[in-house]
Amino acid sequence: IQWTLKMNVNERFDCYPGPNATLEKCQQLGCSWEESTDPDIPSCYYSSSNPYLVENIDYSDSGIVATLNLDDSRVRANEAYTAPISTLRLEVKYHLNNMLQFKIYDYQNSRYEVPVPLNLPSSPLNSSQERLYDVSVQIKPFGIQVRRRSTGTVIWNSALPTFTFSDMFIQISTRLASQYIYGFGEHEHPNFRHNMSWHTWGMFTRDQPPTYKLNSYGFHPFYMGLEEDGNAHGVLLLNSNAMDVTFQPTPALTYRTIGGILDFYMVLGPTPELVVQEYTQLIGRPVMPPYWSLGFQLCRYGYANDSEVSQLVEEMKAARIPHDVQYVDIDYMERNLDFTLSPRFAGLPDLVNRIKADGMRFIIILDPAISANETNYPAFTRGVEQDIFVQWPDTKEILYSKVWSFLPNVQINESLPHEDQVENYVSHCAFPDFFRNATTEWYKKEIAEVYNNSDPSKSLKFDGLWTDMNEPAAFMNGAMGGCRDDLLNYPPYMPHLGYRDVGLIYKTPCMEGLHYLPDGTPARHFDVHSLYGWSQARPSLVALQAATQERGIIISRSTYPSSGRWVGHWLGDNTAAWDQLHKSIIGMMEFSLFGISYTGADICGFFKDSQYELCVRWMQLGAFYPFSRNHNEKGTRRQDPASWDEAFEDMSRNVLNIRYTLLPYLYTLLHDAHADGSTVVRPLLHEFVADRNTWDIDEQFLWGPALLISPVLRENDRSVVAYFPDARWYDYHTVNTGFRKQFQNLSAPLDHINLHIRGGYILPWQLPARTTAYSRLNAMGLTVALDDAQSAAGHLYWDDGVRIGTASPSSLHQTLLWLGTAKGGSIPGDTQADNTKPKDVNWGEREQTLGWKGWTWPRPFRGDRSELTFRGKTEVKPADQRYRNVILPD
Ligand code: MIG
Repeated sequence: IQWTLKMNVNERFDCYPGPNATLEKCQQLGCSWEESTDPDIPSCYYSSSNPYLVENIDYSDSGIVATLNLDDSRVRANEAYTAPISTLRLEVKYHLNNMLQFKIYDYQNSRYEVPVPLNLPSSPLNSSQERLYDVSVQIKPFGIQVRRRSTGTVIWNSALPTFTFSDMFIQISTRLASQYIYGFGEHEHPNFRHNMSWHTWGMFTRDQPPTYKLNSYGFHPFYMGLEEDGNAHGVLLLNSNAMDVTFQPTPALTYRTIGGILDFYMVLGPTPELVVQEYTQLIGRPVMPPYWSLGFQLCRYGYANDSEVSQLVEEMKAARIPHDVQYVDIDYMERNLDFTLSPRFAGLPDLVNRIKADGMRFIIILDPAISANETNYPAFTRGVEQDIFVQWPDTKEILYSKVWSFLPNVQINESLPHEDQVENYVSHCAFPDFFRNATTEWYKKEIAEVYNNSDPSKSLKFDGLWTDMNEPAAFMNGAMGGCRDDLLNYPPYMPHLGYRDVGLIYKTPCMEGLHYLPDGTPARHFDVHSLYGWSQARPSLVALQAATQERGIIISRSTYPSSGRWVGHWLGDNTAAWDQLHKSIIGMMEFSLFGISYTGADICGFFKDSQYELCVRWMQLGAFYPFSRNHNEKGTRRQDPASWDEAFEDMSRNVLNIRYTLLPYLYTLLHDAHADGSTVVRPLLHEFVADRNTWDIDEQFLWGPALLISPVLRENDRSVVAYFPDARWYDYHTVNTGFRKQFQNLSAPLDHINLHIRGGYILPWQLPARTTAYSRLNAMGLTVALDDAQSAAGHLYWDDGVRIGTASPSSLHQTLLWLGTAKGGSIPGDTQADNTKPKDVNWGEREQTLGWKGWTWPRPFRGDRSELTFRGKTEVKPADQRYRNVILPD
């Protein structure tokens, strides 16, 4: 009977993932064809099981080892794309009770493996008592199943027809535990939760402004899945080759990568927060940013000269708007050459010194590519001497492309088409190969010379570096003289990356470009392309810290798993458009999953002229980005907060004052992320996973566990619909409480952002000032928000904000502070003095603010921990005016 033969379309796995499938092409692949009306549903699908069989399987307490053999008689055309690998090894390792690895590779001929170090225990588990998972292998056809022990839920099941392992086409699918999947990047996703209805997302780093379905700057093959009961797990595919992933409503997921091996790591949570903590334990915890980098920042592309920057700083100061960090974009360089200073910015070193003396900080941009067309350009000549540039594989000559730096002595006619400008004005440039140790040394020296120029009037005392264009980006496709290896540049399977006719070299150098890994192993750009920004991350931080002797901050455009150890990330070239506010929240939530906590988008939009109301709402939202910077494109109108009108200034100042008031809380969250891997920008589902309403919420977010931010995201809206999970919520502005477990329509006049504090938490605060250098001298206090049981808890991390390494709990030797219970607990005592004995804390002005006297350290403090936690009931009296902002039980 006909209908029993018909396969549910959701069970179809695409056998022809390229464009323009036809019946004929499908039949050549040995697959089934049934024209589907919906173009997203594959018409050509696998109708036979995968051709790999398992042999020699060995189960032990610490994992599984097996051999996979390809049944040659069953090789399908997809395997035949490029050399099928007929014998593979499967290794499953139970590394931790909450983390396992499964790896499928060619053990006879070694293939490229991702050189990103992971934090793996030296030996896997050998007792299975506490393991959160069980793994089984299906023999024929091959498949792996991972089951959560406590519930029996299958969270991975790859016994599916797609499995394929050829030289340049590796494919594996899994059934998923639910329709609730988050992550993968970097893309502009319309929602935090993935749409499972047949969507494919490509990954390959590219200078691609956020655009639906196109792969942008970073590469994050990581997702978090929620199971139907709210348990959560995370999966990393440690592979860096160009790939795509397809979701289908089965629910299932298919990975297709064109190189490397399959090396999966799975963490079992079981909560979403634990997933991130376990994932960042594996890939490394986020970097600890300096305190000042939590201040408000201003930048734009197209400052004409240093006086324009100086005037902007003065205007911000006159408007009394917090402004901690000022930037310069590539304009400051001579013809966009790294490590040089344009004559138009001759006054910049002095300006930087002046604003720093006034408590501000300064960040400069650097692009990776180095011009090769100069007569006297030490950065290039020393780079050549030290052999640091990406090469051609055969001749070992430097591979040149073009990006940004202009030739000497050319008259630039900006009205020429872009291609002609590139042709006529742009220099050849070389790409530093940041994998090599020599390159780090070179970078340190070049950066140090900018900081300490032999001519002091040229020393630029920057505090942070903004590393752009490190996908790496080029202004042409491939290299000067053209690329030579068609197989690599136009691979047989081209993942869904857009610009497929151009191949992989769209706006980037040739794939045959040669790198050397730190151990000397050669690596093709084809394999390590998406690691370029990652490889630059550590050298950049090392060079910055060596020059400045301070912690500093790196903001990088391109990232890969574990980049967060060294850098923060801005979401790239967005647009001054309303949808971008929502997209920025989704982007930050995703980077929270990726272990990069210092994130934000260009406030008020990069491309296009911003508009008044849009920019107001964006300043309000952006005041709650961990990385809070207003930045825009050359040629667009001014959009800094001092550029509109007095009302705009008032609104900006007010919301930034709230940010600055809460910086001790934000700083503590960033420290928690650094120390424990918790999230800073936290999706509601991370705190309230038992409440399924939260699983789809991405227009609101939390700072840590306790501050709920419900911004207006639409033009003309004067109210916002916000969801309140089951907790006591206090309006930050009025202290009113009441909303609970409901969607609520909140009033949101133009000068207002809705913020709510969650009962049960204590938020440390400090009176705001124009910069953090001044706010850090102000009175501090606590906002105590009681829960239903009349209790609250919190903690504070505090240090000098700039010292290198302070944030590592084991090397703690500086100022420290604490929080106490309201009942016989402790009180903040920040001191460099002897912390080894219990003592009374002289809290000075702060004591007055708090009105809490006579508290002592709760126990001898040995100085080996950076923070103390407090828990207990408060005895705050309702009418006591000495408590600013202390929130009381109703
Ligand atoms: O080709 O440095 O994303 O923030 O202003 C564009 C100029 C280069 C891209 C960055 C943007 C920056 C711009 N850069």
